[in-house]
Amino acid sequence: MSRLVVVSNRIADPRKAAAGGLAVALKESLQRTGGLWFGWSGKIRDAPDTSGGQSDVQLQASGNVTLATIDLNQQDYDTYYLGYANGVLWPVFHYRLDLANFDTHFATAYRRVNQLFARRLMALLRPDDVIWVHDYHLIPLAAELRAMGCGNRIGFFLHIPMPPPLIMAALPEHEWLMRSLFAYDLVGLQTEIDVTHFTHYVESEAHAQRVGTDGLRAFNRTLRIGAYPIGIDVDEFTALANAKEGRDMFVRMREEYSRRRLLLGVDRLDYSKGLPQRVHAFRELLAHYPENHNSATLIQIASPSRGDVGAYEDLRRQMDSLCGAINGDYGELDWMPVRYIHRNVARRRLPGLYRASRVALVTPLRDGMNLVAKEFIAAQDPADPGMLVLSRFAGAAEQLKEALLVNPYDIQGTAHAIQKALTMPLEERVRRHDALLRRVREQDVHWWSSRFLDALADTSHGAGD
Ligand code: GDG
Repeated sequence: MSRLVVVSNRIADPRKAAAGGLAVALKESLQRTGGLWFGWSGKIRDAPDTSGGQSDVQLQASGNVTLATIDLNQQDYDTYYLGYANGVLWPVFHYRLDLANFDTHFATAYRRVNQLFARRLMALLRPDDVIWVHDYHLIPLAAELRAMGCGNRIGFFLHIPMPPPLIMAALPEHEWLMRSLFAYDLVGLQTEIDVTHFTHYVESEAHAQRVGTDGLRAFNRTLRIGAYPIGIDVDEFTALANAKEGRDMFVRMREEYSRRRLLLGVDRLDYSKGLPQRVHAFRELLAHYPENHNSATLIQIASPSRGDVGAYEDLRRQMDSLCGAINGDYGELDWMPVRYIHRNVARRRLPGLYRASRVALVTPLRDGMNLVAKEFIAAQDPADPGMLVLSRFAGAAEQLKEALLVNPYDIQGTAHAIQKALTMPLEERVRRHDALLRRVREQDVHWWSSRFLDALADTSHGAGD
């Protein structure tokens, strides 16, 4: 059986509890065959690399899995990571051309770091390894590996959305980037809409031909493409909910807010998550449905993220001011409408918080999938579940149709949906939750990884050359 090699910008030590569902799922796949997980260590080191080889790769064993990491220097961090990955690809793929900084130095650095990854990884590869590359930081990795003679089976999964062709075409390097995806044998996207966007792009820009049900031929190569919606590890999450800290958190929140109805948002502080629009919608709820005064309380956790990118600092200021204004205008001595927490909350405390909430607000302007939506469903009491208000622009909306779907740009419409969620009869909540939980369970993270790896094993490898 082939060894699995996972490559991602950052790696998570699967032994650590805080690692989360993705690390747990990948660990399981990696352990099945023994494996290697390769990525950036998260450290910045400016000492010149004089080894010329792979002595700057740090290897660490975790059972039959090897964790292999490299450090980045400050310039690479600034230009590859902050510059191109998070200052160009992230905004463009989330349809935010206005926030992209198309500096050509960033694209050059992006390519250079992908070449560095490829060189270091190449030295660790065995001929029959199956390689699974993750996310937008590493789109050209397979092309770089191929250029070095790598003939292994290589799959790619994009965690963020694939934008429509004309948005993609605004990216100065779009042709090179999309061509380099054809060095993979299988490309997995989150949703059917993403697959449609990719297919339309390569048909219109590269005259791609469809091959069979899921093949596309262009640039003299054939790849397979499909929607592989990522799920969560429901059992791991339920275990967290039932562990002591999970239960304590639930009891504490229920006591603290016994007279209130809790609404909850849990997001990285990111402009794709629609946080200002959500606060506006909550304000609209208070303005239009005064019965919520002294009662509805929004807890918004916004964990700090990418503070080194300018757009994130602007968002932080905007959120501080919107939350302050709502509390100033509507708050009472014994009621704060919004509790805004700009800090990371320990993962083991999240399930209790989800379970104590009557409504979850998952209202991104654009999101690849959104795992918070699925975690919220998994954490509910099936006999008295909370209700999910979900943006139709989250990838999760394709699977979670029984949630209350909203357009987050429509502030009044969202406020109305929140009110509907707050007042929904028990019977309807149970019925909707039942269907949602069944799907979150069936299509969990193990389903996702085995579907992808089975499809990758099934590709007629090499036929595209
Ligand atoms: C990308 C794509 C796609 C959040 N705040 C805290 C915290 N979290 C955890 C959540 C959840 C995870 O982080 C966030 O996952 P999302 O899926 O919501 O969003 P991204 O981080 O943007 O992830 C996304 C995902 O990749 C997977 O493919 O779904 O579309 O953008 O697990 O619980 N965890 C802790 N403290 C916090 O304050 N511990």
